[in-house]
Amino acid sequence: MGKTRFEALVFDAYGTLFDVHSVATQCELIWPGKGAAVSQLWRAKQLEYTWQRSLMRRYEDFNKVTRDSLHYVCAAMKIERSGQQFASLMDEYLRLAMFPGAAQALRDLAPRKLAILSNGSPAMLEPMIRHAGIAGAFAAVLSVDSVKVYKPDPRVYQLAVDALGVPAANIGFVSSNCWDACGAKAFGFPTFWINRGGAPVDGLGAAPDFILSNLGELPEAVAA
Ligand code: LAC
Repeated sequence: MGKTRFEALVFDAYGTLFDVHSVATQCELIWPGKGAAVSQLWRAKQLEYTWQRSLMRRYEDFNKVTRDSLHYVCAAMKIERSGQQFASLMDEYLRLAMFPGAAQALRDLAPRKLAILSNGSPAMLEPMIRHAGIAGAFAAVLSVDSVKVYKPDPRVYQLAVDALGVPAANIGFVSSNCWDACGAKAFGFPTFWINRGGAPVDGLGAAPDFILSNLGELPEAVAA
């Protein structure tokens, strides 16, 4: 029953399969004592800019948004950085670490159709996925760049239905970003929220169907 219900699984990338805060190590080397704070504010601003640009209808790709948010962090925290340090941090985004157990979960979920659906631009996603050695796991790597609007706009989630040729009801959407899981649920996907930090559910009127504490629990939840 589980096998037919979830014909395909679609994963968020940043924060779900890949740890955006793996940049904190490099941040800490550049700004001792401030690495975690820089990383937290960088991610928060990056997401804000995606939502704000979508509302403004001023889409720029995720590389630009990620750069602009790092510029903001340096200004807000009044931290000095050389051009070379800035470039090295942007490069970190192309080789983010995968969460422990993520690669194994992908292997356990095959032979279902697996895909990534991300805010990331193809030029950011492709090297990161290649670096992690998981390119072969996916039937599709989909980027919001083809619709020029960010999650949680429903046009983004529609990309997965169109690309996979599977009805929304048979696609399990997996994200550790609760607002993304809520957006996917509002669109019509059964959703799995990977709630690693034990956070409360966002009050967006569309709660995730399944709440797991890590990706290792996903294969069993999908098969149940
Ligand atoms: C992504 C953001 C939501 O990968 O983390 O789409």
